[in-house]
Amino acid sequence: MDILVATGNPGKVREYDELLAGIPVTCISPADVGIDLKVSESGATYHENAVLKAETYARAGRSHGICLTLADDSGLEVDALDGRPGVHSARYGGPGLEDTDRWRLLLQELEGVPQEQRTARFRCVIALATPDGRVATVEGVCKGRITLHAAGTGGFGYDPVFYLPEQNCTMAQLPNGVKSSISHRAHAARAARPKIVQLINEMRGQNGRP
Ligand code: ITT
Repeated sequence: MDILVATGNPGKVREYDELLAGIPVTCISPADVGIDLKVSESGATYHENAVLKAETYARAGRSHGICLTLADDSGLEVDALDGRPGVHSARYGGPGLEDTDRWRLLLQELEGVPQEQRTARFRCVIALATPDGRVATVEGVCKGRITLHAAGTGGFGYDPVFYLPEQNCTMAQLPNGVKSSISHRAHAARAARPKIVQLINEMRGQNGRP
């Protein structure tokens, strides 16, 4: 069964391809089926925004035969900034910025903050939605620290400035395949897997298939 990964971020689509391996779904992106949507993230929480994205794309996917849609809303919470940029991570610094501009701005804002006070976490909420209105959500967190300088070229977003003490490198320096076992999205996807299987089974049951 196809699962629509409802995002405009190609980095997320790549990650879900790996994260959902082994369950009977094929990840497709909105572009793969010709859906071109921009969902305004008007919610106050990751949960609200993830559900908003999943439900909007699930409705749009109905005419394309999509039975299951997954969206995530994620962000970076920096303790020295009282949890900012948090749910506003994608819009940190204002419109028109690239990922690089955003993490540069973050390093600037944290100038003078000593290492032990640069603790942070990535948080990811996944929402699953079906065209008939069923919704399920799960959450994952990954703890780390904001570096003094960027390092690494893997991943996307704030990965080059997110240091993982247990790995002794940034998220962008992890060897291939490691991010998909330890990241906030990996933890959320692990919790989402049984729910995806359950939704598939329910839909098969409704269609009279074993
Ligand atoms: P969609 O809403 O279309 O899915 P987006 O990139 O705008 O794409 P979010 O609204 O969830 O996604 O915003 C997440 C922000 O947090 C965005 O700036 C990302 O770069 C950053 N972020 C999320 N997950 C990340 C990860 O695994 N590594 C680095 N940065 C991440």
